[in-house]
Amino acid sequence: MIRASEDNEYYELSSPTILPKASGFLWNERMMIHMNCRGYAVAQFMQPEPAKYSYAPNLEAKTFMQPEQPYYAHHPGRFVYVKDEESGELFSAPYEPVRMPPDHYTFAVGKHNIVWKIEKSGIAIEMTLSLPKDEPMELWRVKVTNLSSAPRKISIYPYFTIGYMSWMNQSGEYKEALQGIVATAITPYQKYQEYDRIKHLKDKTFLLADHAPASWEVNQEAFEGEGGISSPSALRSSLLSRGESRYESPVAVLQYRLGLEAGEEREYRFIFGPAQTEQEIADIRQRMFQNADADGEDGFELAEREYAEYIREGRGCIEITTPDADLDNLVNHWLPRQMYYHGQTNRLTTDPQTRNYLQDNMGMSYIKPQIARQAFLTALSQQAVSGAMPDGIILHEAAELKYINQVPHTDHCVWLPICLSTYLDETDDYSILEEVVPYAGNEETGSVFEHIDRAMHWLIHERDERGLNYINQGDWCDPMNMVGYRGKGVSGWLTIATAYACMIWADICGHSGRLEAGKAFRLAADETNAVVNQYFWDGEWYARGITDDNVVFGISEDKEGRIFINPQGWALLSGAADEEKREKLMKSVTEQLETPYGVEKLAPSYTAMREDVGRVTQKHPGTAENGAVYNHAAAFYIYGLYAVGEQDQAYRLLRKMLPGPDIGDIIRRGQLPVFIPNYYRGAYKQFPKTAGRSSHLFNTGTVPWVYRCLIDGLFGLQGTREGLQVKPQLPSGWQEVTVKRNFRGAGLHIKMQREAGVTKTEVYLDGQLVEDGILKGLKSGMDYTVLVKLPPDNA
Ligand code: CEZ
Repeated sequence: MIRASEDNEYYELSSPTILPKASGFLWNERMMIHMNCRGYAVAQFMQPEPAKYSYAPNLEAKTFMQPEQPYYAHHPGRFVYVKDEESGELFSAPYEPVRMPPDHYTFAVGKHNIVWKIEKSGIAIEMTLSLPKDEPMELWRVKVTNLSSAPRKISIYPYFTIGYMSWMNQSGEYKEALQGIVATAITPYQKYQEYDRIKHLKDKTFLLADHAPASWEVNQEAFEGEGGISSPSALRSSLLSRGESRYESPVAVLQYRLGLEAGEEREYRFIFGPAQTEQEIADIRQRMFQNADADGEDGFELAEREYAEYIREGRGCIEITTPDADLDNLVNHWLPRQMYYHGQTNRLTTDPQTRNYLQDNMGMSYIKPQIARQAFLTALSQQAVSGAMPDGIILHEAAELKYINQVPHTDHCVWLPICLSTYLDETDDYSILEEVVPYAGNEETGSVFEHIDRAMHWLIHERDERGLNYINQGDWCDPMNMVGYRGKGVSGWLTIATAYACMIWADICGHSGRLEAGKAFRLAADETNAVVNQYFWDGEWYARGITDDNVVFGISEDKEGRIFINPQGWALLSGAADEEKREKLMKSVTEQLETPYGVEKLAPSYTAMREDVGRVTQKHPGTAENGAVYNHAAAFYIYGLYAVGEQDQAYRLLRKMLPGPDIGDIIRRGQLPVFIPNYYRGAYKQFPKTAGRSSHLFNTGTVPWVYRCLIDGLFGLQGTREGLQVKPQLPSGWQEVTVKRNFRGAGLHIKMQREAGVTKTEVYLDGQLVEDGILKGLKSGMDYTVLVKLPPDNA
């Protein structure tokens, strides 16, 4: 029912009802579309702020992408109604809005397209969605086949939601010259100062067809009539009535009447998207449908091909074969794709949150390090001379800081050395540290070294008399907004994270000859770890923070929010936890936070507002930061486990990020394993029925951390100044794995195997034993064979 295709290029689902929210997403340089298996779609394009061209039926609030979006009958969608002209029988592909159970159904999520194959009463409909690589528009193919042994007379009606475009002005009509439907609106505004911006927007939505339709309908209400969207009245007539929309919600429906011989097949192509002018639409039509090159390939086909190529460029740097086929599938196909999406689109914002921007580019270091490099420099050029990093990085001159970026958070500096270290490991491009970058709103400039020194000093100084880091209105946890808004509250996690950041920075300084600086930052890390243990250790685990009123929270006395994952994971990383504390905190995490779906972010989930903690306690228990299995936080913890050599625990939790392998688990999560969602519902003990359910939100900082867990942890193939350090941490029970690792241009074909008699890891490069396990002198463009011998399981 749910499986990877044979070539692993697709993930397939064979029922529209067992996983009703199963989805896939496509993106390009200008847009993103999230399609669910039943035909509903959420699409956005950038101009430069995110905008819609296929709208909901009522005015939508503008906000960032949300978890667990509900679907409803009139949700924007892409459907094909099919009517048998002789019997009057009606169904729709892929499933909505008619909801007739198909005879056969496949929803196949691919990397560069999404395909549905539906069969009903002898008619097959195949729908394929792809995108061009840099224009905001959807490319659709609809193939109709008569599977029956007799000729058939049918009508098909491709249906594209346009929806409620604007309360100021909206209309739509079929344009003969364009062979398509064009709807026009004015984005609502009130201040005359906005007119200059509004007038340049792509306020038209178009649907172009490569075949002339027999008829059409542009008026949503007229189309539905009394029958409603599941049985539209308009489909009872032999021809649609060629209606238009005049300040009425537009819809784009076309009708094709087909007489199909037995076995006959026809294909139709459509382009759906936003435009500013009719001329622009005419040009698109010309370019995509009319201009074929010498090989007969037109713009549409070229665009599909270029898009496939664009997606292929997002390959990761490892390809694995392990005893866990599902992990292989995720790592070889979907995980790098999801990282690439983040690095390439910045989650479709013009002002990404600083920590998100830095972590997304940490991921990009594995795929397109040049883009990551530029991003780090962009971020640093917006740093204040004080060393403070802003809430949000402005990526476009017209961009403004929005939503959460208007709330002051204190953690942004922490991410600089951490994310940069991955870039350095991967590329060894230490020259970035010498780049001279300006400070925000100031004449002053400084090298990247100086910038990050200042960031670290800022963290070390934004502390109370005890040496604990202020939280202000939030740290990594955005909605933890009332712990320290009065200026006194401190963050346990941030203090620990500061120790870790100082340590990482100390290492980088050490590796670039700044030995004194390295020593100083290491000392700062040690001192920080000491105060962490003095003020936050609660006996069995670390507390989360101390409020403005000096109340320690995230401790055993709390009934709710008793234990938080982040201070535990980061204490493994920073070295705050000695062996005894490590054992204790890991035991506490296993007992109190671990569920079949991963580790929860906190437990028990808050069921009522705690005014000295904030908004996080008001989120529904078990969702998002209030005790979901928040994968980003879970990934930090797993990374921490690898850092201290807890490979079996680490793998157990890593595996839980993936739906499956059994069908029951996939159904409960409700998601195909083609991306890692930002969370699975938690509050496992409080609300067991909903626990495990996916948020379906694929915007998440989780992915680069999972990749780091694989590179630095599980497979132990991390870059260093000297070369590639081979130090695997395979889970017990794995006898053999192979990894193809691309590293600084070299191709490494690595085999890791357990062998009787081996007592410690042995690394052979092209047959030669490498004593310290660091592969040196690798040359770009060359291929190498690496054999890694590991002790047997119970050695
Ligand atoms: O956004 C993420 C942020 O993008 O939440 C993480 C944070 O580290 C990321 O930078 C943890 O708080 O405002 C809210 O309450 C939202 O919950 C956002 O914090 C959250 C959403 O998942 C957005 O995707």
